[in-house]
Amino acid sequence: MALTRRQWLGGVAGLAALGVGAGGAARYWLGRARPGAGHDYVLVAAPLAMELVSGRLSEAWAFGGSVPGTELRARQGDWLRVRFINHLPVPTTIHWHGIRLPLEMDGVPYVSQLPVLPGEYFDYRFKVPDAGSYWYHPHVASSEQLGRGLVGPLIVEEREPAGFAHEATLSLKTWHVDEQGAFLPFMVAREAARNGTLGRLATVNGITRPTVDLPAGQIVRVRLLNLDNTATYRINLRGAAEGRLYALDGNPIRPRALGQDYWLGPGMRACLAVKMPPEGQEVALRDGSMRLGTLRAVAHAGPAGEWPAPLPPNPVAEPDLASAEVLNFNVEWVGSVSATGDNGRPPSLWQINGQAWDVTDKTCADRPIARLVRGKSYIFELKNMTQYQHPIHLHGMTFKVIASSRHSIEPYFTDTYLLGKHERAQVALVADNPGTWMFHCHVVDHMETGLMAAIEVA
Ligand SMILES: [Cu+2]
Repeated sequence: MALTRRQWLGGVAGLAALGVGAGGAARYWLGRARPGAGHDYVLVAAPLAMELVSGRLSEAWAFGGSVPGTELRARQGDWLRVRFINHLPVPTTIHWHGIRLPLEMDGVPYVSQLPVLPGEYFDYRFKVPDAGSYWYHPHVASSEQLGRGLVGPLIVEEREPAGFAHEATLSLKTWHVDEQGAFLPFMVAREAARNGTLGRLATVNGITRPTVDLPAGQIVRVRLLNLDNTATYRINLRGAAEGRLYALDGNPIRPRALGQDYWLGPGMRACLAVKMPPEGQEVALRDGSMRLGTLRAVAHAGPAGEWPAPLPPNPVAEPDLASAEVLNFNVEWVGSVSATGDNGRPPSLWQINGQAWDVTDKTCADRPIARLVRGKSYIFELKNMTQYQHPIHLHGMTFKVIASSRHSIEPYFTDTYLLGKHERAQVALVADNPGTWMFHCHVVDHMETGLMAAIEVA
């Protein structure tokens, strides 16, 4: 029995639990207890004419009338309730990157929900267990939808103030536009088979090389979010400022100097504390040797800032490495550029353990690449058999990076690990969230040409 969209919407909008038909549809979970009525946010996705190139308008798509989208904020442990309204000409969803939430709020089409059609709405309601910097984006036709601007920050504040008096969110994104501001192809097969298709125009908060005013002499929490489809930024500061990393991808670390370059892959975030220089001085925020933007120190009354204590850990279960089962995941390149897609289907270029995901096949999630027993600990042995790097992201759960063939690792929790070329890495987790979870590369071209799989926890 196929579930019609009307029935689906009725089940979500009404309070009645709806029995769902056979087959894959059993994954659609309905009728959970709801928190109080109302929303914290009404978020509309709609076309937006944006001036990315001076004097030209680009036909972007935006959440809440801006790119990046509305900055959503919630307090750790609280509910976040977002009524999402689709005013785009295409179906879409919202995925909440890095948030540990129930499957039916995860925004993956045909796995956790049906796509939200033009003119329809969907109520996303979930608790946010972990403080940190997160983000949201569709999980449908991702190269175009993220490429046109459907990305936004989601900030979960610590339960108690973390000791930062000042903060700024800087969302990094490149745009696939030409000199006239017209969109270029978001995915080119020969690029998808390599690093991914890069945008040409780099922006911070939607602006090319902006100047951001920050208080002189103060320590500012700078939340850097890589919301790009493809680019890995090699983050560094130039100027009389000191930068320390306090959290990676939402999870606290023992604070350490930013150092030469921090590699921030697609989907990844860094919480950087920056000690601003005296008034009038500037600091360049750079990607390698390229300036992304300028941090300008402006007058601020009051004593100089002190470095805050480390951020409190999030309540993520500690994997038991002694009893953990080891699972191997081999990332391979299989395609050739001639394997271009037909019938509107993207080419198949990448796979995990010999299986390529097909974004046009709604049944892929019925064939999980691994079945995990709820409550058990696992070590994922990630092996990159390619000469390209892949930011490997898992939905629904946070994992702990414990070892790498390329770097010395001080173990830390994250949702995305940038797996370097030919690298082997070990990450561990407790399989504590039941559901069918996407496990994929966050280079969107790679994900859409095979580098995605489902992991079941039951
Ligand atoms: Cu990849």
